[in-house]
Amino acid sequence: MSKIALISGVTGQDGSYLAELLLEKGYIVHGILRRSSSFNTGRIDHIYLNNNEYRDKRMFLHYGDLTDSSNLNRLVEKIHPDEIYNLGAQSHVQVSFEVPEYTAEVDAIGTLRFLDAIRETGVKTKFYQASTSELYGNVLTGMQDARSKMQDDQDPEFRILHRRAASILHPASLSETSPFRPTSPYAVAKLYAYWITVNYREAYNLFACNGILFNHESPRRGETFVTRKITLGVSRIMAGKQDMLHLGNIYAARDWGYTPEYAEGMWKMLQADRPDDYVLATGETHTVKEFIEEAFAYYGETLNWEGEGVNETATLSASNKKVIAMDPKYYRPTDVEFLRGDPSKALRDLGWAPKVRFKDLVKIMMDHDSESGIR
Ligand code: NAP
Ligand code: F7E
Repeated sequence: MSKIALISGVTGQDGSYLAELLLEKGYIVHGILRRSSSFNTGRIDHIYLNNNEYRDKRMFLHYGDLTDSSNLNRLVEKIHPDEIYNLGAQSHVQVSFEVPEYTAEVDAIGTLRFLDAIRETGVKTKFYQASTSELYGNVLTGMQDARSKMQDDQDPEFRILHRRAASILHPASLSETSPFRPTSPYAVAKLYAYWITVNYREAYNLFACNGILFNHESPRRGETFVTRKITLGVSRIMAGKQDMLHLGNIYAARDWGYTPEYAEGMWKMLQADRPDDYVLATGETHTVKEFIEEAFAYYGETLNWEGEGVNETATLSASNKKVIAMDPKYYRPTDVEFLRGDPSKALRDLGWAPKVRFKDLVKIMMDHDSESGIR
């Protein structure tokens, strides 16, 4: 008998890779599809719309929404999944400052709705919650008041803090036992989701796991997240289709991994003997600025950086063409400055270890965007 999985967020970056992985493993996959006035299945068309082997035989889509409890109850009862992956979310950190209440509805209460649907229906199923490194905020650098320094480049105190955070070379890594200190409406909503998942595991003996995933990227990453914005922007600039790329806090540093490997990690969590929470990360950290440099290096280009704060720019060394400038609209009211994860527990308990490193990741994304990303 094939196992049955239900995925919220199946049309997103992670959901599309996870659906692919589970189908390859012989699962029957059900996905929740949000009603939209335009097509939103672009990332899964190759395994759903254009695939006769899967479509309506092993892969099924159902309209639904994490804001609709009765819908979630109905789906859990009807589908009787063996495994539920709750990946659906308003996942953009900066946008969460504009729509904090909606973000909480979907990311926090949406998780509760799903867990309660399991409890109400009594369906025996495992539950994966898409938790995030954003939960930690700035605990590593100690910058608790994380107001984006770059929004006021006249503020010397913040500029000093900013440099200090960016220049810390070997800070500790964040693990399952590190404290949480969220710094955005998105992260605060995800904190509720994290703890309600733990609580339902303890209170109702559910097999429920939190995957605390550090940033993971791919050619399917949404185009407004910084890595994809850079790989697409650099590709277009080099093809003569775009003049410049405008960015925000380029000194923010992230532990960036490759999404298909993280989808495998999600699945492994639900195959473990007992439910637990796991960090998935590479343990390697780079700044946004380094990502930009690596993307231009794909074309053999180097950059000359000039100016500071909002006035910082970069030109191509060879031609002196200005290609990077700052735009304060991309600064966040508060930002996470530095993240590095310690995936030792996932390695020890799940045998999970990422292979794709920073330079490989940039190359994978540039290979894709320099070809098909140019529009
Ligand atoms: P994504 O590309 O933004 O995908 C989000 C998915 O959620 C999409 O399928 C979206 O549907 C769906 N969704 C949004 N609002 C919904 C609602 N009200 N009801 C049901 N579905 C809804 O995000 P991702 O990068 O794949 O991330 C997957 C999950 O992991 C998210 O929960 C995210 O917060 C979390 N996470 C991501 C990372 C990362 O680095 N990628 C790291 C840690 C945690 P549409 O396609 O219709 O918009
Ligand atoms: O920003 C800085 C920005 O939007 C990364 C989500 O998947 O990962 C993601 O959240 C950094 C930030 O990702 C621009 O200020 C500079 O410091 O790509 P991002 P994120 O905020 O880290 C976590 C783990 C999640 O859970 C989330 O769901 O880059 N940055 N300039 C910029 N960011 C954006 N988006 N655009 C810029 O122009």
